[in-house]
Amino acid sequence: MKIGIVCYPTFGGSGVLATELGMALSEKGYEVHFITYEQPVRLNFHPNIYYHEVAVPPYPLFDFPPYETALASKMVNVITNNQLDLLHVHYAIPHASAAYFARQILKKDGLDIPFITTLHGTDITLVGRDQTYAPVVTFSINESDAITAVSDNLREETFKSFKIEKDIHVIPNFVDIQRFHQTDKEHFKKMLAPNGERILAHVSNFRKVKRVEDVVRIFKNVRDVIPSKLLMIGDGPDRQVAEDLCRSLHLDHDTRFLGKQENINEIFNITDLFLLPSQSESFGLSALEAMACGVPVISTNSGGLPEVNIAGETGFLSDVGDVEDMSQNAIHILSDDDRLQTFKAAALKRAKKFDKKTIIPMYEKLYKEVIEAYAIQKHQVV
Ligand code: GMT
Repeated sequence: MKIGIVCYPTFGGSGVLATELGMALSEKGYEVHFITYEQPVRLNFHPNIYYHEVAVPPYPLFDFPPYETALASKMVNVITNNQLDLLHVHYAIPHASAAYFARQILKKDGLDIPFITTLHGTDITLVGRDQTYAPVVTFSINESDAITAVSDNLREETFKSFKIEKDIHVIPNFVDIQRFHQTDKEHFKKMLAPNGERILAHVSNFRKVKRVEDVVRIFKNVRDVIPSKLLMIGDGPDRQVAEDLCRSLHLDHDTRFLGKQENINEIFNITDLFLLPSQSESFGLSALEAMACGVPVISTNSGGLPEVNIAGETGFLSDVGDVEDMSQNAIHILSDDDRLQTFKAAALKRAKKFDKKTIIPMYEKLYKEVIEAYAIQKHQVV
């Protein structure tokens, strides 16, 4: 089967998930064509993987370069030249409408193929439901040959916010347990926490929705009672805000801003606790990846997080903004070695339920069903 994957190539969860999916499919013998504006960050070489770059040449008239038009044209080009069987777009805006556009163009030449849209989060909960985009998002989701959402919560939110006329399949995000497994990195841990301090970590794109200031305030409360260090991984608009807050709270000597990191699993292998105090989170892929390395999670109870992080077992969940509660929960886990080990073991056990070996076949099944249904529908129309 030949599949086109369209995603954001950045460190964001939707791009990471799409890239991991494409790589896993290529290992299973599928031919996978990535169509993005940059090489996806986690994309490794594999003989079955192809990368097609979407260029948007500048033109003096374009204050806003028409990326969606360039993307749809690239889709037409790649589908035609490589006889793809299916297009799978991740994050609705603007990928679903570009896919619809490409499919309409191809139909004229009798070359049409189905497309699947995977909804990831803010394409529904924040940006998508804004009236700036809502009509196009609603139309292009409905025109998709199948729709998937990464959690039950996101599925419900989609039905609440848009007039959706077909079913939405929930296919949860996954993790490669083999790659994110626990390995002994004691020497590395000693370099960052030379006196046996606990290590807390946060990974995100430092957008408002991640509430990175809450991360810093939770850390402050923890460090007041337990010697500890904080690793801040990623980059984005609120990074400076977080750095400034660390400085004003005199935490700068115990906090490291590591920027964007590719081998996140190595960092998780020296981490004792993961902090994710998001305003909204449809799933929380970074939390799952931490759990796969045996790291418990302190998170909010927003969106799909309760589907991943189990209260009192793999970590704790608090109301958005309840820094006190999150701090007390963090201290509870970190203050006792045995308790920490119990939470670590439970986090790993829970992550195994989302192993890629279990989840990828769900996508494969959907691909086959969509291609078959599309062929029957086409035959009937002819
Ligand atoms: O929706 C976004 O904010 C972007 C997206 C991304 O590319 O980072 O994140 C979403 O998709 C991830 C992968 O499915 C989920 O794990 C994140 O929870 C989700 N982010 C939000 O809902 C804020």
